[in-house]
Amino acid sequence: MSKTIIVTGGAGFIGSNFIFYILKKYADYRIICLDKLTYAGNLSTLKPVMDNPNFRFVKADICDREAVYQLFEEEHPDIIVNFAAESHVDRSIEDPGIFLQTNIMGTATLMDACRAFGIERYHQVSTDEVYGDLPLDRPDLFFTEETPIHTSSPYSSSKAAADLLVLAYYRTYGLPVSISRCSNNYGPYHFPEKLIPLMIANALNDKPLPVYGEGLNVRDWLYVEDHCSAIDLIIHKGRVGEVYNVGGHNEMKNIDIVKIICKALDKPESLITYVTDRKGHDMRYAIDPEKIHNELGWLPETKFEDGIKKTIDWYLNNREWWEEIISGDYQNYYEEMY
Ligand code: NAD
Ligand code: TDX
Repeated sequence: MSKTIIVTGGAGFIGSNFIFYILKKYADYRIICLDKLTYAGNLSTLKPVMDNPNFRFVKADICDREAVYQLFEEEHPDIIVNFAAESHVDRSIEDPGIFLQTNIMGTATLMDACRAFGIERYHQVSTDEVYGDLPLDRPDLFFTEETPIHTSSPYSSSKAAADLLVLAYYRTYGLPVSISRCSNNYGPYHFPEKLIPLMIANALNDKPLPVYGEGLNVRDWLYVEDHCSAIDLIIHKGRVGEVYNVGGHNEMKNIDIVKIICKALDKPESLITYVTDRKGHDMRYAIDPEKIHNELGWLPETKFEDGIKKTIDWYLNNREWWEEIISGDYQNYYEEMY
């Protein structure tokens, strides 16, 4: 049956990949991308679907109640998938305010529209960072959906606040919600401020590769398409009011990722530069994905060695996409950061 989905933040990394995934899989679905086009949003990313008659792009802020309500009135969406967020931990440490505004107030505004107009499902795209971190010397520990919320950064705190609001709207108003908490994604269209694309872009330009602290922090990497397939399952078959952790048991130290990128691009490891550590830097993230596996049959399909190869090839073949980004305002950000 045909459905109309509003995808917020669809001009960013994961949202755009989700739009491509859904339009390819469901020929009769209509997708409306609502995006403010912040520094992290790029219309050129959506070029492959701009002429698709089942796709519409609307430039608006999820905090703008009037614009959001008008869109609901025009489109009568069945499902909302909220990717829109300020997403970079380092930026949240420098300036938390916009994180609270977009990530918390924006989520509330979208859910108020859902209450006012009625929807089949509101899905919140959240993160494993809401659980805080795990120690390196306890490889037996993983985040489950029951792990207490215990955030470290202004970013993760704003995402956790949004998650709590989503669950409050379920309990208080009976809004049909779901939440996914995913580990670190990688893949095409990843904004070059984040570890993997930053290291690829710098290596290709023979620039230093800035590793925070000793590079021993561990992240649990998932290829972006596998995250998209998990959200697809949750919005169609997941239980309302539930949280689903998403991850592929692929833990890696930052330094090992950087060395893999050097090797793949035939660049010397002497480019690696150890820089001042991130404040409050989370040590290890590790997701237990048993619930989504047992309930919905989800499993990741992409092995890390294949995913990283596809990702590096994409950055090699799409230089104009990231070169344009790193040539603009991003330069100022980079110079201040590193
Ligand atoms: P991104 O920064 O690449 O993209 C964010 C998008 O949201 C951009 O297109 C931006 O223009 C848009 N946006 C920002 N503020 C907005 C506003 N006020 N109104 C409308 N649009 C706005 O982020 P991403 O990495 O694609 O992450 C998407 C979501 O997934 C976020 O909610 C993030 O917390 C979550 N998440 C990300 C990861 C990851 O590894 N990247 C992992 C788990 C969860
Ligand atoms: O230059 C760098 N050097 C470095 O050592 C950068 C940008 C990062 N790092 C380290 C910090 C982290 O330990 O690499 C690791 C990954 O960093 P990020 O790419 O900034 O990701 P992270 O902080 O783990 O958060 C990401 O995953 C969870 C996303 O940005 C979040 O939006 C998501 O919720």
